[in-house]
Amino acid sequence: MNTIKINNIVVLTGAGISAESGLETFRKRNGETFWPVGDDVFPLEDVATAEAFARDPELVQTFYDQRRAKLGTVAPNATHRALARLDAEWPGDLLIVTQNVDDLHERAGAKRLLHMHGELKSAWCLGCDARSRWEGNLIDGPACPACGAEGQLRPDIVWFGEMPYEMERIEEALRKADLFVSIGTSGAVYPAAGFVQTARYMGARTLEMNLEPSQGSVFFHESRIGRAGDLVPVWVDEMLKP
Ligand code: BV8
Repeated sequence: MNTIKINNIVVLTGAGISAESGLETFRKRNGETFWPVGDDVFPLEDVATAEAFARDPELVQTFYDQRRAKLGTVAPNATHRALARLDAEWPGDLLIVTQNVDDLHERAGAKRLLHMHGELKSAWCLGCDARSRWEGNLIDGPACPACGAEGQLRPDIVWFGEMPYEMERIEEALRKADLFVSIGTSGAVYPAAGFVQTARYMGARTLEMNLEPSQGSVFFHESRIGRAGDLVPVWVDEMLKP
């Protein structure tokens, strides 16, 4: 990294950092997107939109129930642990903005974290709008812990066409950032894919670490290509060395 004084850091993470824990990513090298439900795969329009949920709630609930259940079989990896160490030891501002809906950052100990696309372990009641921590399945239409209504709980996931969470907090952090780091994301989904441009426009240094150049690679001052599990612990050591 160059010699500017770095106080405020924003880190954006994507599915690539959970791949080494055994969770599927969404886009393969050829750009093909697939969203697995059981032995089938579906286009994202069939499982990750409000229209899909209205059209086939069982398919969509099954898609998320299966992913929620899988969380109990996977563990945080070296990238999650390195980012949690940075979170614990970085003296300046730090915000980890994850596009991921898994709970691996938290389980590694990250605190200064937000899930802009929601979380598998949260349920949203369409009756009372309450969000409740959720572990099990939603397919059977369980009662809302807040209002008791049955069959009203949807996954608390931001679907395509829905507004991501905490955009004001994210934009404030990007404005203040001295360094923006993007890890394990294809740069295919907005508004997350545009954060690098905002940060750079506001004067931040920008670094991407990814298995392959992301779609927004041209906007990064520096790209480190490889496995996050190899690159991120090295980068955190660089940042924390006295
Ligand atoms: C919104 C929840 C407006 C679901 C997700 C045309 C042009 C531009 C934009 C649009 C457009 N048409 C529509 C839009 C907007 C749309 C969008 O961007 N569409 C794309 C497809 C073009 N965006 C939206 O709809 C967003 N909302 O715009 O709202 C609005 C305004 C006002 C009021 C109301 C609404 C909402 C987007 C959120 C959608 N939900 N997730 C779920 O998870 O089930 S997004 C989905 O893609 C995933 O959550 C994931 O987080 C996200 C991005 O994917 P990545 O994380 O990057 O994963 P991917 O597989 O793509 O890439 C992994 C990368 O890791 C790869 O590069 C790979 O090489 C790398 N990798 C793999 N292994 C490793 C690795 N790297 C390092 N180490 C490894 N080991």
